[in-house]
Amino acid sequence: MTEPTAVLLMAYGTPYQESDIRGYYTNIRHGQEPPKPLMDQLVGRYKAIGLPSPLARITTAQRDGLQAALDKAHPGAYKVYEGLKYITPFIQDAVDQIAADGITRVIGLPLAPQYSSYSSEDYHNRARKAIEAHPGMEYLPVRSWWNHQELIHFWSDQLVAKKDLTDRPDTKVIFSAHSLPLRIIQGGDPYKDEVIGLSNAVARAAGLNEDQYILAWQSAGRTEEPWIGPDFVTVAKDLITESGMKTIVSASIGFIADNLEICYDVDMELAKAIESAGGTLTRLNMPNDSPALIATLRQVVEEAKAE
Ligand code: FEC
Repeated sequence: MTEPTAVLLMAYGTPYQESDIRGYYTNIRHGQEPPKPLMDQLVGRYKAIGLPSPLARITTAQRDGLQAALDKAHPGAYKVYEGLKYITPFIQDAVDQIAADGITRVIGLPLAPQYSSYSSEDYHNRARKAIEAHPGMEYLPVRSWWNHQELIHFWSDQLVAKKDLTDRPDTKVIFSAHSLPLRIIQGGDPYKDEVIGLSNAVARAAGLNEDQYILAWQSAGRTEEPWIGPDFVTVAKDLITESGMKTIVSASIGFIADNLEICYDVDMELAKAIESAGGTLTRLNMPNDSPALIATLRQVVEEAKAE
């Protein structure tokens, strides 16, 4: 039997319990312990959504769903591993396990649809560094996969189902993605263009015209430097108080799972801001481990293997 190919599914990771938060946050801050006010804020956000964030369960369900889909299409050809950036099982742990299983060909697949040096490339760099300890391993990095039809239709199908609402003149769809420090985009990173590409593709597939939707940015980090804007909370409030909108339909297309940035930043922070401005929020479901997301990931793996 030929050797299977490893699929290294890489995700952000989330603290499993309150005592994990400090180490997790320190890892995100490149080894710098968070000051108390930032730490307290983050603990408060996790407590508000309830620990653990659904991300832990969903990442594992995505791994299992992808394994099942690959087993069905190509029995015995792939073994899927989960490797996280900021908490166990770390990317390095997964690479060591792949080596222990005697597999030498690894497809690196970040669970972030748009490419950016801050997210996707960082996942790949961590994987490449771990692989250095295992001479003879071949690494096939997946760059980005936002333009897969199944993913685009996952979002547009929900908008089509809400056509009665989105066609009303007092409804606006806000597409959003994680903000990043502006300097990265000014340095030529394609992240913003890929997010614009996805929002336009979803809007086209849903039959929305340009007046019916807007792209904004969410969840900017707590750092001094400027991040990509406008922020979706400001945009939503202005749409209600200045442009006469009553309903905001939120589609966080830059993410693929329910996580802190969805359960807190959208479901609590954005919802509260919209409500205080006198409007209502409708949020689209996230792909999570839906058949559409699993089919997308399966295609991405098949394409990476064929290259
Ligand atoms: O559900 C969960 O517990 C995990 C939620 C989570 C996801 C996520 C995704 C992305 N982030 C990206 C960029 C940055 C940059 C900084 C940053 C900081 C944080 C902090 C937490 C956090 N992120 Fe995150 N991110 C998640 C959670 N993120 C917690 C620290 C507190 C805060 O600032 O809010 C700033 C780091 C720095 O200071 O250098 C930059 C990007 C993504 C989407 C791609 C991906 O998933 O990899 C980009 C989910």
